[in-house]
Amino acid sequence: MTRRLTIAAAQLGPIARDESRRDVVARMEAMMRQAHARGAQLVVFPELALTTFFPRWFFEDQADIDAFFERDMPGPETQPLFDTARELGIGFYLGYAELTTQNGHTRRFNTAILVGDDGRIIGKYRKIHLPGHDEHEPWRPFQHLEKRYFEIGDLGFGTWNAFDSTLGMALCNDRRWPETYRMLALQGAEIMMLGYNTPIHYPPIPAHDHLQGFHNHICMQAGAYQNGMWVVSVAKAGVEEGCRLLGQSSIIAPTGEIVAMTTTQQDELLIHDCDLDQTREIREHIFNFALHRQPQEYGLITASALHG
Ligand code: CDT
Repeated sequence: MTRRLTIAAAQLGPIARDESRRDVVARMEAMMRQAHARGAQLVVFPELALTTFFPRWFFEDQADIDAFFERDMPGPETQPLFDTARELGIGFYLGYAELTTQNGHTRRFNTAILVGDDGRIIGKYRKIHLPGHDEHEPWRPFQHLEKRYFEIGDLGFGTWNAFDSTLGMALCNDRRWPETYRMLALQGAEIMMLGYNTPIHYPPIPAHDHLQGFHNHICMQAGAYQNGMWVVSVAKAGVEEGCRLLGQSSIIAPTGEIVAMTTTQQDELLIHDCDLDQTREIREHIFNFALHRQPQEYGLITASALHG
């Protein structure tokens, strides 16, 4: 008998700056209920899913930035998601801005958690590839200040055994880097869950704007195939505070084929019954790591100095 997991990609439409977490959580909760009614066991939400994508603005006052962060997870406003998960017996992945204090230091991360069907947090990932810039660049029509507002994640690329599978998490820009998929696949991940906020307009190279959809899928389809894993990628989509965000959330099979893709820029669910053993068609053959990988030849990939 094959192992299967029914997964939902819960794309969110735009979130306005003044939209309350309570309202956003209500939208997400409704999607969890629909996903459950359609047989899903695990729901994947976007990156920074609880608020508008705030790195598009330069804020001078730290309090204005911190207003977008969660100090507790679950906190009073997010608790309903955990309660609904437990009530329905459904898991979820959630991206959010995390503010934490470690040894007296305040730290801020772009974070994703995996919550089990009992409503408990199973795993946490802190985004490693932070895109954008760290200083205000007024020439841009909007900012991308992830490098200013977040630290590089300090938890590495983890995997978790849950839902009768091995699951890995990543966030947005991580999907453009082949190392992300390989780090997860080397630890046996059968599914990579990833939320994203991708502006269509790329101010440094606007000539690439029309390629956003292509670049989104080319890297994930390649990552899925070259590592024999399912990829569930979930957008915050649509025109948010004047900035158009890419939709095209998708579920991608280990063959690299897109098996489901959203067609709107709104809250939209994709559901797919994933055959977890399909990963073996790739991993035991064309990309059998034990047989065919030659890591002794790949040293430059992990050397920090650039050559050439
Ligand atoms: N959120 C995120 O990582 N967005 C980036 C935008 C790249 S341009 C600064 C992405 O890779 O989609």
